[in-house]
Amino acid sequence: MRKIFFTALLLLLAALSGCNQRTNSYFEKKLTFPDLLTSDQKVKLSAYVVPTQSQYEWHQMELGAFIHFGMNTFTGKEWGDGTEDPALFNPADLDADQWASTLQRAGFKMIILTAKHHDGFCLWPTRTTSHSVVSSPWRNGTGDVVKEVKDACERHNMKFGIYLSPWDRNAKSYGDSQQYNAMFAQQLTELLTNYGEIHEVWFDGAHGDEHDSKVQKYDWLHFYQVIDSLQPKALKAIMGNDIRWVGNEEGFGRETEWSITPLQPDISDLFINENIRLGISPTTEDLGSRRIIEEARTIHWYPSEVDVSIRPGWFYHPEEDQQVKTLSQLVDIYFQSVGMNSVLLLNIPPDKRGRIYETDAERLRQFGDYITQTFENEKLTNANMEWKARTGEAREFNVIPGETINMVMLQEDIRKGQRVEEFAVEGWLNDQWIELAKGTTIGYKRLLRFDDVSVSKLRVIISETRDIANISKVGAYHAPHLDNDHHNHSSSK
Ligand code: FUL
Repeated sequence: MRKIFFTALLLLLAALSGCNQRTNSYFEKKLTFPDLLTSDQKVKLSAYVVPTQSQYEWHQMELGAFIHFGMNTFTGKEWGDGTEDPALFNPADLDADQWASTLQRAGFKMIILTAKHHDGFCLWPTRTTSHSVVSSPWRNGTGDVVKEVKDACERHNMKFGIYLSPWDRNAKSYGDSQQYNAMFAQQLTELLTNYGEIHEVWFDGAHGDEHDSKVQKYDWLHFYQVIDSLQPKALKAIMGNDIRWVGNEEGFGRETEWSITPLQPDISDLFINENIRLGISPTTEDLGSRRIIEEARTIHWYPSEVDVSIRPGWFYHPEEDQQVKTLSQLVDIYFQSVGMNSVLLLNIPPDKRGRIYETDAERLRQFGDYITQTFENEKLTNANMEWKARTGEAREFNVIPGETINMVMLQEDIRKGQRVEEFAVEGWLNDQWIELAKGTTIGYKRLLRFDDVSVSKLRVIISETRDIANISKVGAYHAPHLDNDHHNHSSSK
């Protein structure tokens, strides 16, 4: 009886939600609950919220690269103040193909370039300001970094995104809200019109109210409209409503990471007030538990992206050449991001020449080799399958005889929602089951490391799920040990 009621409710809601509806029973990206629902019904319905096609493709990408390059590369700063002389921008040997080939070989599927950082210097020949490459000596003022990087991405079969800082410390109109919003929309229009397909638009939330007296009220809805009309498949990140900031810049994912959450970016009074009512922000640990869903009015597919730099700063500084993250650190970051239901956006800042510095390039090569080597040898004999798991259900998998494992991979088919709330992985050793790992959420991908063990079988138990879980992958691997290897089995937060 309860089941019949639930199905009827699903169908009714699907019909009511109109454009959010993908099939008869899923809600694409957004679901607004009607008032009459019980807490349990809300939690169960949340299991039917699914990503858009673009969001789904973004999850599958797993690895994206951030490129911070611009005026700061030449002044040695992290935040320029906008008074920098364009004459300073003059990379002697800018080679976007070196960026793209280095990253592509290391497994990265996208590059997001800082087309404009907070100092306002534009890396493309914009018509909105003279504070751009046009006024620089680089390529005699005829250069266009955005175009060179986009073209290199095309040649290396990579996606391309732009970072466009809303905070602009050079623009005279900044603080005159209407005028600056028009300029910003124009900059967006240029970037989204002249360079072919743009896959992600990254709106930084940073603004230096404490440094600058100017107060600018951004017209986010208009910026969204510009993107939606010019590049409907482009994902809006951070201050955008397709991809969420994980909440730190150190490379830590959440132990419990729900892609379904009531959180929305603080772009309107409505969203700001709702976030306050629920007590949530991008840095909140719990963004999707039952308690949060029960209190929510609307929920969204709003997955997390982990942005972190390979160096201490976001921009290249020669004095940090000895502080490029070690392979072991990068691998930990990988397991804490990709392994925790997030996409990793690793920042690689090119140097003053306009090239990825040798140490960073070498580290990327090692990282790519490590990931390939780790995952090329599947240790289960029956790893690829479809498993519709109910709460409490378990399944066994055979390990190739004689193999040692120290990591498992679990995936849910998120096109049917994110559902698992608790699971455990056990190994058959000396005639008994021993626990190897356990966790809460799975989502698009969950990777769990543990000490080397030679078990003949694995058992995965789905201890709690919001509805029948669609497990699309259970895999086991051996991740090579690294010097100063410190296995971080749980979140380092
Ligand atoms: C922050 C900025 O202030 C940093 O400079 C950097 O761009 C980082 C990715 O976002 O908010």
